[in-house]
Amino acid sequence: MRTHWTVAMAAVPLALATTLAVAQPDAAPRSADGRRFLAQPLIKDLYVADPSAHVFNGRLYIYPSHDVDAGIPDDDLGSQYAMHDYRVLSMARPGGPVTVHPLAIDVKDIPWASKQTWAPDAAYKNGVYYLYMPARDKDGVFRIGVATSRSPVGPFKAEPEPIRGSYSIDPAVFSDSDGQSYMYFGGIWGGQLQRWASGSYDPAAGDTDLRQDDKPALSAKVARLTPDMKQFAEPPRDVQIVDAAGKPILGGDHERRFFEASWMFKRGGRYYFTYSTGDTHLLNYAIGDNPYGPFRYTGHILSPVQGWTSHHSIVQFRKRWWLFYHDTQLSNKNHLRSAKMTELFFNADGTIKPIDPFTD
Ligand code: FUB
Repeated sequence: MRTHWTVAMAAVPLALATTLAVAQPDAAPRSADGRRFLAQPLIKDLYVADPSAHVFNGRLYIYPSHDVDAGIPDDDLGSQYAMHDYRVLSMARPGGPVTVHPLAIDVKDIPWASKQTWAPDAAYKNGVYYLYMPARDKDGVFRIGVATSRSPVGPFKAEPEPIRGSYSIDPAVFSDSDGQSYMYFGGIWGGQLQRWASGSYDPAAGDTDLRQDDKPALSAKVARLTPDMKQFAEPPRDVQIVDAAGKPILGGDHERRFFEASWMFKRGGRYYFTYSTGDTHLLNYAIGDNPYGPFRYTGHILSPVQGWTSHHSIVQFRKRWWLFYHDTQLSNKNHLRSAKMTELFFNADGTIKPIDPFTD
């Protein structure tokens, strides 16, 4: 059975770590088109999106984007997503109070970055927590940087330069059971992945018209990280998503091709690469037998939410699996999103039971 929670709205000084009360029965709010939401926002006093969840020391930490309203109209490049800082959420148990921690880092403290601190991720190794942050550099090119802290909630100190050879958006760092860590990343359209198709940055490569409908779709990238977790240990490789016959998914296959929002988890010895299809608003998964793939397209995880973007993470916590995602329930504006969580269930063969974010 799926359970839903809501967290009471509270006016709080955001400079302080704040534990927000309290699990309440769902009052069944409805979407703009009248459907009942499956789950309720984790918090209501900040807009947070792109939730990357991890369990550190038995507590659940969520590393989201912090959405703000900069008054920028929606466009296909995502200019309206004008975020400039990060804050971490945490909870001791699903459905329990959510703590909103103080400022983790602001773009002004990331020496190489200029704006648009988009979907982050985090990792832990040897007493250090790593926050991976995409942002536009001073030339407007998306890069990915890292910042470190001795605390999972920061404050984080940024490295002076972005990760060498990094580009585009949406880093997701996966640490395998052998101790190796890998970064998956990339996003097309506003995420600029198409501008790197030739191997170097080509601003003329277009923004949304990728001209690849009958060619293999542009791939997310994966690179093993150096032991200090701060650089790529190798040039990024393509994350190939193939169909049941082993053929690459084509660019014109908008319901299956990669768009953005990579995630990786391992279950039963198999590697699940999960991602968003962007303009068709699905979260999908593909399964491989090693961290590099290829990954066989397997199905949908989440049908479209309210709002243009769909982004997520999947984590095991206390033996149960959880999907973190976002929607625009509180604002009905694409750039002001709220993070949610719901339980994820698997079939006996390891396939995922797809989730509808609405109950009717
Ligand atoms: O939050 C900004 C961007 O929107 C993210 O990087 C994408 O994944 C999409 O959620």
